[in-house]
Amino acid sequence: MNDSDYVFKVAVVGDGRVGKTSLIKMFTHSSFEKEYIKTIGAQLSSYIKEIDGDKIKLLFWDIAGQDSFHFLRPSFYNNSRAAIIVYSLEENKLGKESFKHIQDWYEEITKYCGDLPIVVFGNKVDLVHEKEIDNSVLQGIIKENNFRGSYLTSAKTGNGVVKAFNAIIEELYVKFKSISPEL
Ligand code: G3D
Ligand code: MG
Repeated sequence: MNDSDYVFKVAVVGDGRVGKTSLIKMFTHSSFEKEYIKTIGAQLSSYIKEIDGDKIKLLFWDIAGQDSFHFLRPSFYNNSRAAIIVYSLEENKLGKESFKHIQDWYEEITKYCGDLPIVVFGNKVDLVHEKEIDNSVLQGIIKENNFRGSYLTSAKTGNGVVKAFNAIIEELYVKFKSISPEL
């Protein structure tokens, strides 16, 4: 029997080393209930949150990112209700490449999942001066792809992490509560 009123699977994607695993760890505070699913190349972390007396279980699927796992991506994405694309704000190759690849991740998500809410996390904000971030290109991508929003996060300091995750959880809760209010 399911002990939660809602269960939402959230796919967390983005290039390797942008901080996906660190972000999930920071938000869920947990090392327990975590499972590495070797065949798919994904790590699964669960988190329970209560909103208005409803118990919501989040299942964060954290992609390992290796190309060799590409053929198993359908299993990774299957039944996702939302997706988070993470890139790094670092001013180096990883920062530039991971930003450029937002579009590729977006295309992969829509290929396997169709239309679902997607948000973008610009991580490692602790490594840059927030005021110097040029948001214009990102805003263009957000508009073009109909992303639900973008957030600046740091899995190191915790800055912005709770706010960013909660935004997507609340969106899912409102969406599914309106579909099945009797739950
Ligand atoms: P991934 O799961 O996307 O591959 P990880 O990324 O969570 O494994 O993080 C990759 C590296 O970046 C790790 O470094 C981690 O500590 C660091 N990192 C993650 N998030 C942040 C952040 O917000 N700020 C800073 N400064 N570093 C971050 P190590 O050296 O520990 O492997
Ligand atoms: Mg990882």
